[in-house]
Amino acid sequence: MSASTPQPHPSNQPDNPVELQLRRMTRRSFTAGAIAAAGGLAGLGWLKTRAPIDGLEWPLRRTLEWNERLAQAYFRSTRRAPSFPMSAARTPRPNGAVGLGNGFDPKTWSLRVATPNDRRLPKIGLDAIKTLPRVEMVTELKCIEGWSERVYWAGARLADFVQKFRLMELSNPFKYATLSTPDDAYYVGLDIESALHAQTLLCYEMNGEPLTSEHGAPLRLVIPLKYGIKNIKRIGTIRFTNERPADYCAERGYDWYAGH
Ligand SMILES: Nc1nc2c(c(=O)[nH]1)N[C@H]1C(S)=C(S)[C@@H](COP(=O)(O)O)O[C@H]1N2
Ligand SMILES: [Mo]
Repeated sequence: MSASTPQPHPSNQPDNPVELQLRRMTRRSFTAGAIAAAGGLAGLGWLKTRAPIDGLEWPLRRTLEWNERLAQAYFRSTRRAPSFPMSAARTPRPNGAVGLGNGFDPKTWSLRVATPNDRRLPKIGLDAIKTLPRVEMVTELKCIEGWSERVYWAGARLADFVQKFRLMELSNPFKYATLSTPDDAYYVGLDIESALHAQTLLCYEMNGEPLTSEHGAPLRLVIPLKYGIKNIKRIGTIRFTNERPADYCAERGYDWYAGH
């Protein structure tokens, strides 16, 4: 895994609308983080709302606060994968279909979320995910087999998802996230810093269109700091855990972190 900063790219200039948008959002997030840190989060309205998600009450949480370590990972993680102008976006070849078998109905799909303490798995529909701030970016999908493609993605930050549905506790943050296909055939493990990185998206659109099945409809992960193998298609379940999770490709000899 390389810790070097990505080379500056011409597209990272302020005239690139996607980059500008990303910067605006990052600035807003930072401001929210600074306010939260100063006010101990007490005044933030979203902490008080506890709307049922798709008819299910969210399980009670002991602590509702966004913790310091997570805030640090989320707000101060400055390393960014390069982004590119819209004109660079192409459709990548569909690659890897583990966990994308038949007998899957996107209409009845919902995302299941679990933490080690949960007695049940709440289900979250695509509509709820689309209410989170929409993030668009053109980043490179880099396959370990040696090809790469620049793709225009749209989705919600996994960090915003975690924050909105209060999946972490102040006193006891999780160290890892693990995502798997509905049939559990493909699964990826992520360190929590990478999972909460500002460019890590729960993605529902590719190049301006809803995801196709072969690219992971209805929801896939896009994590441009990692190789393609971590960009799991057709997410069924997200779990948060303190044990380093199993990873389909790591079990087949690839680096567990798979950063580049
Ligand atoms: N469910 C699932 N997700 C997956 C894979 C897979 O086999 N199954 N392959 C991965 C690999 S190796 C790559 S390079 C990317 C390719 O994404 P694409 O098919 O949208 O181009 O998906 C990743 N996500
Ligand atoms: Mo890949």
